[in-house]
Amino acid sequence: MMKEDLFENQRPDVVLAPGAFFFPGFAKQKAEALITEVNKITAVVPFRNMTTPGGFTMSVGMTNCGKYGWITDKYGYRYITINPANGEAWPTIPDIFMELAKSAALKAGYENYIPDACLMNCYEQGAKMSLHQDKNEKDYSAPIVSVSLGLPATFLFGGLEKTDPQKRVSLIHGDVVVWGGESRLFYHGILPLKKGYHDLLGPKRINLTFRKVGY
Ligand code: MD3
Ligand code: FE
Repeated sequence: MMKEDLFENQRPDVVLAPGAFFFPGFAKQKAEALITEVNKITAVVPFRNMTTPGGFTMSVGMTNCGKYGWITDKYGYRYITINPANGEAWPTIPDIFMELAKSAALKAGYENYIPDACLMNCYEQGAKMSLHQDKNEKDYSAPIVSVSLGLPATFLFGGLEKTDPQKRVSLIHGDVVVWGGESRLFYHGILPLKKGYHDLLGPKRINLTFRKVGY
């Protein structure tokens, strides 16, 4: 075991920003079961590198489960109920995903959290996500719950303005963050993934984000 791994279990829950609750390792015991479900879903709806309206191919592979799925193409960013890759509805959010998202939201003070979308992001070495806001959902009063699996990543977040000063947080396997309140619309991103190998996921990081898109 590497020395930094000894500190993994000693990270306290912390409020990162107004409304942003960091629960280190909250999903760790369920991680293998979560990965099993990710593998079942991605056998049907594989991760794909979508195109931005500006014509760039994203370095992050994406897919979805839930009533709504987030997509981007040359026409823009949006949620849709039919997967354009196969013409079918997205797979249902597995029970174990829902239980995890609900329990994390509850721990952050959200009593009736029922997400209707789960965006799944797959990062390989060098993949990154530029600074952005998540604004395609109707209801910003519901939080976004994020779950990190596999390789570690450096998460960047600023404020409501793109130019606001940024903070960095390391997100590792099993970490959960609930982004509600003011932080719901904060700019955020992921630095390029460093090369590595994770026992359960190999050379990858997978991030699940639970969202409430419709009413
Ligand atoms: C803060 N995903 O899918 S998760 C995204 O690790 C996204 O794949 C990153 O940003 C990832 O949109 C970051 C953490 C996260 C997700 C949504 C947020 C942080 C957020 C929404 C508002 C504020
Ligand atoms: Fe985001």
